[in-house]
Amino acid sequence: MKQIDNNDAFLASHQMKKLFLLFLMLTMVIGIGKAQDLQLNDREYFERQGVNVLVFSNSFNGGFNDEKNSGIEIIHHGVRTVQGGAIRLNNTPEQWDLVPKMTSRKVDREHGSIEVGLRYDDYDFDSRVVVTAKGKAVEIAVWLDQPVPEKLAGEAGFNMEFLPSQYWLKTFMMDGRLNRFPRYATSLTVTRPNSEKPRQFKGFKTYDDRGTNRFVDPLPIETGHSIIMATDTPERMIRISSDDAELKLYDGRMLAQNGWFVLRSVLPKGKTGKVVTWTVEPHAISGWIREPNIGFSQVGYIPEQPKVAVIELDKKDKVETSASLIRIKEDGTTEEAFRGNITTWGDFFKYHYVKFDFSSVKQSGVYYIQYGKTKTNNFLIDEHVYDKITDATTDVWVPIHMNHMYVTEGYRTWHGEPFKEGYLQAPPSDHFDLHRQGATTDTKYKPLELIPGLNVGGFFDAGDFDIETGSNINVVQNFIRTWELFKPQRDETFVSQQQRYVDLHRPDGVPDILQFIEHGVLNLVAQAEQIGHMASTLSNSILDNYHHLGDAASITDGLHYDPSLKPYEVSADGKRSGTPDDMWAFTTRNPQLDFQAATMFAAASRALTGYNDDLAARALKQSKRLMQEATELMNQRRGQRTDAQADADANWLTGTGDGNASASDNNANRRRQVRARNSRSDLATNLQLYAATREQQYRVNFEQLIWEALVRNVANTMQTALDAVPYMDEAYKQKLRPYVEKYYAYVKGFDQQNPYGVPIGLGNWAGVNAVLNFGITINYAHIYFPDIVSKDEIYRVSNWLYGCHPYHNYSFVAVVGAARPKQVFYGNNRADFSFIPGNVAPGLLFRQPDHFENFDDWPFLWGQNEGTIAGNTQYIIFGSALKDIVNGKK
Ligand SMILES: [Ca+2]
Ligand SMILES: [Ca+2]
Ligand SMILES: [Ca+2]
Repeated sequence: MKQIDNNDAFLASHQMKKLFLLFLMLTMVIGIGKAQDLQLNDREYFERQGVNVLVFSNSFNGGFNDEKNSGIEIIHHGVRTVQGGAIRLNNTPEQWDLVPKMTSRKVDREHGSIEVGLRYDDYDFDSRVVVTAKGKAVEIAVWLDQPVPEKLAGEAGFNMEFLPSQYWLKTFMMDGRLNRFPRYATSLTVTRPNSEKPRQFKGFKTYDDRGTNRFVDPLPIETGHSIIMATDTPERMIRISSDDAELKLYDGRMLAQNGWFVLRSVLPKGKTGKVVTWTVEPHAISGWIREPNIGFSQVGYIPEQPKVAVIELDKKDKVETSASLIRIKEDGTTEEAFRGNITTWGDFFKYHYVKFDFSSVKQSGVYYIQYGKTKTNNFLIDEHVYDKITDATTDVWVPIHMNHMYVTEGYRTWHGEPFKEGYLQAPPSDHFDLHRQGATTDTKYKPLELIPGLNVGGFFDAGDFDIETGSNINVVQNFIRTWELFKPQRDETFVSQQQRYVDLHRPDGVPDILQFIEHGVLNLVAQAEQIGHMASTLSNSILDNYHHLGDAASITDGLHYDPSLKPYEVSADGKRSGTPDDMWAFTTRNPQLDFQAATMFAAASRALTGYNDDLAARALKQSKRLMQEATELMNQRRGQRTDAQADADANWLTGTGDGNASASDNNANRRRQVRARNSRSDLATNLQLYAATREQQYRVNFEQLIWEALVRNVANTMQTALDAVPYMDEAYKQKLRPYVEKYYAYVKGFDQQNPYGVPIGLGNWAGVNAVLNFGITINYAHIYFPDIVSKDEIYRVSNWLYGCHPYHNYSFVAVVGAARPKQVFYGNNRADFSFIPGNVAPGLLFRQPDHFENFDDWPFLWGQNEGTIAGNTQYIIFGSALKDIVNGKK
């Protein structure tokens, strides 16, 4: 070393090298610094590894108002923890508070900013929000060209909302003061005169003010200019500061259990220009790579079925060359049962997908998958894994959703007898759950007159408690189909219509499915008899009891509404009250709905004969009458159909749940859907009528329609075509064969479209219904054409449902999926962060432009977590068919 030190020439060159290295390192550091900054990417959001800031990639659509899915959003280390960034008119906005309309969205690549124009039509109030990348942070600036309107001064502000389940129990610091996000809402409130409250959706009120004429307004938990949230949790840490505005932190759960933590700055009065500026810096963990999501069937696998795990990877993650299947032996020790290569599927939206095929493992046992450092929970390979997949749905979920009954299970009462006071004729009105009562009632009843006899039978719609007639017709049809295809004798439910009492897990000698058919028909036949045609819905009349969470029997007071009494006053005989809480029947006549009911009644009459002959006869009588009247009405209307009528039809067709994909569609789209569904329903109706009556005219009609429909859309028509097979001859089946081949090519096409091989919906209500339809169709295509659709194909949908899907690998069916079903659902017990066993979640909700999500710690987003009565009974058909195929009965 000494020798070298004395060599001046060498020293000089050495110094040069050192300088050069230093220069290289500096440029690298700057380069890394740049790479770590938020960049506006080609999908039009700000991105750095671990942080995505979306600016109105998803805008408020107005369908269900504030769906907690819109505005400025942050996806923080893979989880969408922040949303609702927008100008809002409330401290803690609820679902039915007004949302702004996005009037423009400009992406400025040169300056790295996105600007949106926001407008409240009700107040003629416009604003602009400009989000600009500034290093690791974004600056959010609110611009006004006109001052805040007088009526909104002090009410309009810039809000951002933070997901409670990801922030509660975490620390935060406001202007240096330490605090912790509360697990449960217990902060302070004040009341203010109703006149000061900004208008709610369509003028409805979310609250019952008990005659005080005042609304509740939460007070802030903390106020200051600089907040650091989740200092104890790097994945969630975020810094927000503002020099020109005060930041106020609120707990939205004070007003509504689905509220979020809200950070807010009120817009100043009388000012224009740049009025509020926030700097928002979500922390990014250096070198963060999202944990692999190993998708597999939590229910397990039967030995001979294909077994392929789909592994979802961060695009920056290194792909392993192999994975292992580990067997847990009877003594609790483990051994490697199989080691296999990882194969690449490719990119799908924001992640990279690879597969691990362990089909060759056929030994019955308990296993888990090990991929790199990630290991899954255990699952079974066994002949019997599918045996119980429908039991929770039939034994628990369905009976709990029986309306007008007292429902009990062991020590627990699920609900008392709801709506004892019955249903009133709806006056002409708009509604909050996508219904409308037209200008006339189309009945003999006056507005608000009691329609007798409707408080019997029927099923709660979903997470809400209304009877959607279209859905209930589907439900009865699904039960009839289940009964006729599978004849399930299962009897685990006691049902007494006379006592209006249901007891779970108590056999009563009658197959439950027959009792469910009876229960659905009792309400629908009462509608036909009492109203003269079908109601579009039996639903809440006031918004403040629509969002009810608790015992269904306490939604209304059980007393007849008497407008001559004061609100909250009860008559001397204790039978009437002045509280306008009674449910309404929406009765605008829709002959398409009547026609659908008529075909269902014909099938129900067949199913109920020999069990409840009286009800079977009533159903048949209504079927014939409605069929004739609906046909005449439709003939009258045909050719003179207006778009308005098509929209009216669209209203009932959209009806499942209290959130629905169709809600956001524009009317033209909805009309197209209605037309397509009408043509399918004509086909299905003719088939059902032929099955019921064997009259040749229906068969002729069906055969006239089916081939053309198959040519037009083989995917949508195949199920009806397959349903016909048992009623038609061999020639029909032969003629159908090439279409089944075409359908099979369509099914195979999904393997190229996405790594999971099922149709993945991108709507505002996740696509479980489409996936279940797909599953039922494949099952029957296999049953009737096993040489075209092999048995291996039937597991696509079960794999998806039970855990092989993006985001996480939990089963979408409550309690089904031996080791890891989802834990929270949007059922009527959602406020308890719970589930009703057997519920099927809509599943993977797509958020523009590239994010799939299904929260399992936050039940309140209906588009991903709400099960519907129609969907869950569809699942019973799917599961029953799957079990029969697996067990060799079909
Ligand atoms: Ca029973
Ligand atoms: Ca009442
Ligand atoms: Ca509903």
